[in-house]
Amino acid sequence: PPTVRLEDYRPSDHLIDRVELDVRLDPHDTRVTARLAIRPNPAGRAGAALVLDGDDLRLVALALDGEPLAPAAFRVAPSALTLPEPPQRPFTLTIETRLDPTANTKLMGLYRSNGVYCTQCEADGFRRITYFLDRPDVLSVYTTRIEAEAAQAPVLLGNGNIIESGRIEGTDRHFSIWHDPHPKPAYLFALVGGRLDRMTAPFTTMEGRAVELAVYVEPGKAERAAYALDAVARSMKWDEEVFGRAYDLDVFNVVAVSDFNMGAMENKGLNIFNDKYVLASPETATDADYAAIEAIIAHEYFHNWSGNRITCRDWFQLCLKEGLTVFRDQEFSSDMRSRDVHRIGEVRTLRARQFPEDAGPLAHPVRPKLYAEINNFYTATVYEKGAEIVRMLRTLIGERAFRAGMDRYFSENDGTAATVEHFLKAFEAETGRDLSDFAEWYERPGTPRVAVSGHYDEARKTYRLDFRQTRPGAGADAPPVVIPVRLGLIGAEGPLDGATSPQLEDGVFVLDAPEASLTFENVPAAPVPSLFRGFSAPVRVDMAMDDADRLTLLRHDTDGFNRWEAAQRVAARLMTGALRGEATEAGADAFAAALGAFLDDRALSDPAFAALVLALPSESDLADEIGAEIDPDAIFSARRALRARLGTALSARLHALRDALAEPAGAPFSPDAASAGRRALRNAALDLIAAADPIQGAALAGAQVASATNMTDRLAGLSTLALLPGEPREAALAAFAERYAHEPLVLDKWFAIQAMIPEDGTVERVRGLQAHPAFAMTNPNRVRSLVGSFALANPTQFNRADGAGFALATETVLALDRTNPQVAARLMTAFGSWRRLEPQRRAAAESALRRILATPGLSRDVADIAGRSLG
Ligand code: HT7
Ligand code: ZN
Repeated sequence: PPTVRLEDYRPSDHLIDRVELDVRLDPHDTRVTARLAIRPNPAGRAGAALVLDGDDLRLVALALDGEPLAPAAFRVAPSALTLPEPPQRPFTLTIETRLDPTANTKLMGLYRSNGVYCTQCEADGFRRITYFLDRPDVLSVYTTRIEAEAAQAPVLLGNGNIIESGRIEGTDRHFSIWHDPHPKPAYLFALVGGRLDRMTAPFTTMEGRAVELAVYVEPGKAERAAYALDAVARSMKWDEEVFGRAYDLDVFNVVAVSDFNMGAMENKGLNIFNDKYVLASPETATDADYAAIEAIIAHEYFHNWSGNRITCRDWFQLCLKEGLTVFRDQEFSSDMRSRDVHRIGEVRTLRARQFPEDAGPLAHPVRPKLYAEINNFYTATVYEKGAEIVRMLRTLIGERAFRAGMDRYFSENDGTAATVEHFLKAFEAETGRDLSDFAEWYERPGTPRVAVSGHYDEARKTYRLDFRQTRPGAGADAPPVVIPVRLGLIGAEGPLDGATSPQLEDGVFVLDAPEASLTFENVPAAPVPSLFRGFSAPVRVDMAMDDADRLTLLRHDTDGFNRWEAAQRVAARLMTGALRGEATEAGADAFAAALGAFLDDRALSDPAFAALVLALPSESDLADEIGAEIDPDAIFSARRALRARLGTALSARLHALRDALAEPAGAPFSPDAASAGRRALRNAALDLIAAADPIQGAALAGAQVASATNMTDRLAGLSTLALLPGEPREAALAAFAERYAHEPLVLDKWFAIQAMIPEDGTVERVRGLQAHPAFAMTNPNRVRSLVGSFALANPTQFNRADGAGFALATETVLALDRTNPQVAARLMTAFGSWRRLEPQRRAAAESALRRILATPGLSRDVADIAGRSLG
């Protein structure tokens, strides 16, 4: 496929100032008339042809300044409309196209989801609606008239504010007209038409604007929109208070649809969501679902400034809106919940998704330099590592300068399509610092490694830390990156507050050379360093430290992230040690004792944090740490053995905690962070109890599934039971399916739990479930919950040595590619770490990838991932 390169960027030869769209909705014959006010771009090439993008379009009529265009004056294909010699002055082009939204299974452009008309235009879906300059640096003011049969689509929504609506005399149709005064790129265009219920709330901005907030959902489910609606209001308020950003239209609409390629979309004034991230009730949603809804509602709302008011010049700058907006939603969630707990969650996600991506064949810079298919670059690297870069910037310059720089960025670039350079320039102007070295974080792939060694000088009472950074995967000529190391020293009895170093500013040491040292004075005894507090940089740290020192950190560190990290490191060392055949029993018992003391101390005062400490590093964390010749079965066994040993050693405490944290009978459900934390710890305790004693675990889990009053506890019980083969598990699964037969989002959980069972029969079980009446290849949530969970969250079965897991994923990818290439390509990322497997599995994965790549008629999306995975 043709490759697009950042270095080839040039401004568009034409601009489109105004777009008037008339969309007459029909299930199979929708007509779109676009009146485009076009002019030559003074920054483009004079006299250039006008080439409008299209994708699978059928042209019905074409006129220039109101006159039909002679056939010789244009060329048309489904993928482009060309005027070789357009007027060298402003002109109006009127284009009529004809679409079949019902046949649109790619879910890009205009499509129908459960009968609801909706659109998805990022990154390049608008060209499936009309011919256009479908690039993010062409900004236009849109007026949209939407027309439909009134009974079929009583609700009609567009971007901006509604200016007119009414019936069409003598017909069964009606219309509404929407005007969005804010110039925007085509990828932010949206419309919705359908039968929907809504929940609304008023909001007054800090500028005094009265805004109506509304969340639209499937009929009969309006009360399940309450949490999302409240999250919208909290997001608006937070962005005013923390970033000084106010909303800028009279309405803010959120629409939930059930067929959606990703999580949600930030269309101007009309966010469209996967209903999984809107609908919530205690009976159907877990605490994790509530937290995800809050975060994604916030994320899409925050795009109104970081993405919409200031958009991206080109798709290479995607991190400019996505990394920044992830950072903003992370900060919001941290303020709404526990900051330490949230930070640990962010880092777990980064390590689970971004670190392996950065170490594998799909690695790319946060700002990629080239792409064949942009939809494959909505990655953990662009989003999560992109957010870490913004976070490091704040750590380096301090909170006040960061806020001032953000204000400057927003005000200097408002209404434009910007680049990463514009972003950094705002902070350079504010601080007087040169950030060109820092900008290196955007340029090359790979997770930096920092090796650290500590040296205590008893006579001088000094402690020196030597740092050495390397950049695996970044290329031999890669310069060092600027790494903020937030750190402190801990003694046997607690923090060594008297120890100081002139090289530290606000507790941060800046490592900006390949090697550097930092010396503390006034250190009374050999300390334990607490490094990279709060995970101050997205790096891997190599420091030889014995378990006893790490357990000192678990006990005494003032940094919550590093207390958790200490326990994770000890657990990881015990498991990797066992994999190497080392005797780890004594170490495991010492670890259990330290965990016991920790639980006695803190479990009841901070149960959410305690639940995270009890959750051992995942199988994929361990695989990532081991890095080569991976045997997922061996990892699974080592992890299960440590869970069982800890469960046995802590048994009495775990039972006591479950009792102490039990909800009083009849207590109303609340999704708040404190209540969720109590449920998390009870369920973490259940997991360890069951690992140690499967019979008792099955009894407890079965009882919990039967008696739970909310989905968090019911699902946690079922997940524990799912690990314990036998009749009780199958009976509980059957009862669950029956109870939730009419709740698609809950059935997704049922599919996922079964797909993640780490047993030999799972491949056959998943194949059977693909034939279940509730499963549909046309629904991305169903595919992700069944096959996605299998491929991405069941390491032993996906990576089966006989290749049966790869075969299942391959067949699904190939079948799905015919209807929805974007989702098929995402599923393929499960193969991202294939080169790190042991030889037999590696060979099986490679032949699956080759089979995919050799399939005729492959989409660009899947061919790109398969090609790069093998490349
Ligand atoms: N900006 C959006 C990313 C996106 C997307 C969403 C739904 C379907 C297809 C999509 N392609 C790209 C979502 C976000 O990051 O906020
Ligand atoms: Zn986003």
